Amino acid sequence: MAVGDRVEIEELDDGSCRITRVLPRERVLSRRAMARRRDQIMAANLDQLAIVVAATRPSPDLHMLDRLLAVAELNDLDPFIICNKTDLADSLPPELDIYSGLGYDVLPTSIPASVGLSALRERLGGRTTVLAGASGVGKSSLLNALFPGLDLRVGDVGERKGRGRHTTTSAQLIPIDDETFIADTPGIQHFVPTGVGVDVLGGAFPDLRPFAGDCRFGDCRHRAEPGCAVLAALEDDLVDQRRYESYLALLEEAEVAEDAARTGGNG
Ligand SMILES: Nc1nc2c(ncn2[C@@H]2O[C@H](COP(=O)(O)OP(=O)(O)O)[C@@H](O)[C@H]2O)c(=O)[nH]1
Ligand SMILES: [Mg+2]
Ligand SMILES: [Zn+2]
Repeated sequence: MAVGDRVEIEELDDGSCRITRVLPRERVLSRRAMARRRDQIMAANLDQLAIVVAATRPSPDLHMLDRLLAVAELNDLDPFIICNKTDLADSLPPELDIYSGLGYDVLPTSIPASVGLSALRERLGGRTTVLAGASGVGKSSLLNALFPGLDLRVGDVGERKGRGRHTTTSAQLIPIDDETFIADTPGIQHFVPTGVGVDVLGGAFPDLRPFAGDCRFGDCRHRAEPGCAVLAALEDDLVDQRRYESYLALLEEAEVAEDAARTGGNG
């Protein structure tokens, strides 16, 4: 079973309950567990991925953002970006412009200035949302501000890990109301996008996708292949170099994971 699974239960004579059936999963978040050489389902029946960055302190980790967006695309989760701590900056970081241009919603928030909080509450209502982002961007603070009573532990930026700090290691579902859940899946920012052949990783990047269809080879990985339309677009500045580098980094990780899965037979 995975966090978020829907089940049928049967009440027993002593008043306790027994799970009789796990209902089919709709959208799952899986990661490749290399040691076990198979995908591990982290959470099921998810709707959307909310990726939190801070306007500053810390400045946005764009590679992490690209990875999380790709994970969302491949797992069929609707992603959007929350830019928190807008009270600490004069404007949204310009490097986020490319994401709004790609069609991803960027929602500015600030807890002390009370910006965007009701819009965010509305966006989360009635859905199961995976909340992801670097440490210190304000994920716990946002949930506490939106849903008083949750009382999640808030840490200071730069606080050392593992010194009596609450560190969750397995996925959990935080119930907000009967229809609203927040899935906490630690480590999601390190997920290697899997569950598909690595040659479709380009499809998880909406800026590469329009060109990928024109490559000479159907299984082009857009690295050095002859007739690669993505490389041609890069040459013509039609694709952002940094986004392409994020793609390449993920491609390499996915290839390593795939090789490990293929060569390991006794795990
Ligand atoms: N100025 C400012 N600080 C914030 C905001 N949101 C969170 N913080 C601070 O950022 C730090 C990290 O917050 P936390 O919720 O623990 O981040 P998490 O690691 O993503 O859960 C704490 O010191 C918060 O008080 C905000 O909107 N503005
Ligand atoms: Mg936290
Ligand atoms: Zn190509």
